[in-house]
Amino acid sequence: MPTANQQLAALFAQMADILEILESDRFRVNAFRKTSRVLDDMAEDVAGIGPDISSLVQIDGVGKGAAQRIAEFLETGKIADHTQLMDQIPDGLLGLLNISGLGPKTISLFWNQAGVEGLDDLKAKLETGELTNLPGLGKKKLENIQKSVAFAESAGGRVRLGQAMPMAFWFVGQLEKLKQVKQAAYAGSLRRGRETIGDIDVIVSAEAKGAAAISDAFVALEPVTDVLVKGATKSSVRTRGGMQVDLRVVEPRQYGAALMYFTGSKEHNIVLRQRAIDRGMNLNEYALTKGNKIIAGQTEQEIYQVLDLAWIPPELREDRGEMILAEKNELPKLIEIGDIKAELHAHTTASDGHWSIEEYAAAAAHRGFHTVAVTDHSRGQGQANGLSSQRLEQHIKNVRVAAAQMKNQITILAGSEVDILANGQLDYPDSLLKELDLVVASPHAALTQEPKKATDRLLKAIDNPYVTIMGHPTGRIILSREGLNPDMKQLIAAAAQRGIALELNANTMRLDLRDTHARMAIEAGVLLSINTDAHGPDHLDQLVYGVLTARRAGATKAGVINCLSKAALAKWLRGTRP
Ligand code: DGT
Ligand code: CA
Ligand code: CA
Ligand code: ZN
Repeated sequence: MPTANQQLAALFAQMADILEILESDRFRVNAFRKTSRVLDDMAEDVAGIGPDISSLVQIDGVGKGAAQRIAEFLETGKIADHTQLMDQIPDGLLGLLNISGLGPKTISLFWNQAGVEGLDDLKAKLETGELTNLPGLGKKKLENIQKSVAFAESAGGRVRLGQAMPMAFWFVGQLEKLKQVKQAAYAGSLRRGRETIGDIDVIVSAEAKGAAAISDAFVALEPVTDVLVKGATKSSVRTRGGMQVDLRVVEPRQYGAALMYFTGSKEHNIVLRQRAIDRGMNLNEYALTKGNKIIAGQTEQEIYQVLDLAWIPPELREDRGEMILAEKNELPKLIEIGDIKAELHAHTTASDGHWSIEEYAAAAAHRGFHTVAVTDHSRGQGQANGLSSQRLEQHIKNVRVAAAQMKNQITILAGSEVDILANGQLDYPDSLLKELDLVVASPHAALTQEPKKATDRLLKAIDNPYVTIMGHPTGRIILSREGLNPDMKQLIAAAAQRGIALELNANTMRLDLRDTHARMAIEAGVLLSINTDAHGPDHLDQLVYGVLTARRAGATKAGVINCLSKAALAKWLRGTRP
């Protein structure tokens, strides 16, 4: 279950969206958005503060009205204003907000002027051309919306890794508390770290006589709204957020076999099963057997061992060559989250971040990082308060001052996330880029460009001598925006030749490079840079998704610049520049 802060942040953001769809005044909308952001960024748990208005108004950025609503939520689990706002718009409208290119203003227009009440209406009216004459909506924009709708539809009920993970942790934590439960873990695509998750699979071990009590407790957990299946060993529920959670209860001696089977992937399982058959054995979700005899089943390790394989990390279980490596005991030692010692892409209040240079640096130092780079947006990113050349000059000075003050805690580098314009030019002149310690060059606009143009655009950016990292190369948003489709082989070859790193943006919305592209980069000897693109304190936690994705690509510590020592990183950065 998300924390109270997260739940409240979501409620306030949703109230802001609804108010905007209802064309309420801008100040009100902004006030709700601000409260949402404050809650999202807050390190302290509001539930710990409790429903006391006088304490809640002490929180920086929380006014009396917000404090009352927060208190109401902490007491009742609901906000009456929220319910009342929800009643004022058709149910289907909010779902449209997930579609790339559709904001509250456009949705309001569709609803008020064309009677669109949800996805089906929108699709139908896009087909018939009924939306073409609405004010402020060009043909191109409508075409893009149509593409985004098709893309969102193809996702088919999946959620992002970062949405499923906190929920899965919560369920596992609750099950572990039951006295009958001996072991509990999540399996499935989540354990393999896939970027999207269809459903959450949880495996617990218990003596057979305890199984019924476990499924009783499971289906009664607070977020469960529908029980799809309920049996002693196999149950399935749907949560309030619409996610499906499958539970398997097995005996301790079967736990490894069950965990292995339900971790998958299906393709990996099929190869394993064949391997067992080749050895005159049988492998299923309960055990590895020979005739009537159980050979292994309690742990994954022993099953792999009997099959003459090293234990394979779940992220590699996709039948992408892992079996051969495990057979030769040549699996890579995959990167771990603790190996990351630097954050090289983050935003501060100078552009669209919610923290100062010092707050960012202190949070990173607290995590044990030795280096951070401040990389605010460049001038073309007007909506993100991008820095003009002049403002960047001043910002560099501010970074130098903070760096001097904090030099005993952490190294602070002056950088920029420079926009790669549609034609491949960078958003600042070289004379200014030269003053920076590092340049993350990323595409932000014109993300529907055709592949050939996108390739040329990104290749041109790689050619710039001051670029150190190419940031989120495709600009995709998972389940929402397809982004660019450049020729990755060419990009990777160019990055290898120039000696720059390609980013694996860790944000669960992006994961860009994706796993397969990161794997291609590693195979070509290109270094990765795993960054959270943090805009505030919470965002550093996204690192786990980037690391999981890197592990799926087979990344080791040696292949990721964020794992270099302080001196080695500084040297590497200097080496990329003229
Ligand atoms: P998802 O939920 O769509 O993100 O993907 P998974 O991989 O979590 O798939 P799910 O939940 O349908 O099943 C969990 C695991 O159970 C899957 O990774 C492998 C195993 N499994 C499911 N069905 C089969 C099957 O028909 N054959 C084999 N060998 N394994 C299966
Ligand atoms: Ca699953
Ligand atoms: Ca499942
Ligand atoms: Zn950024």
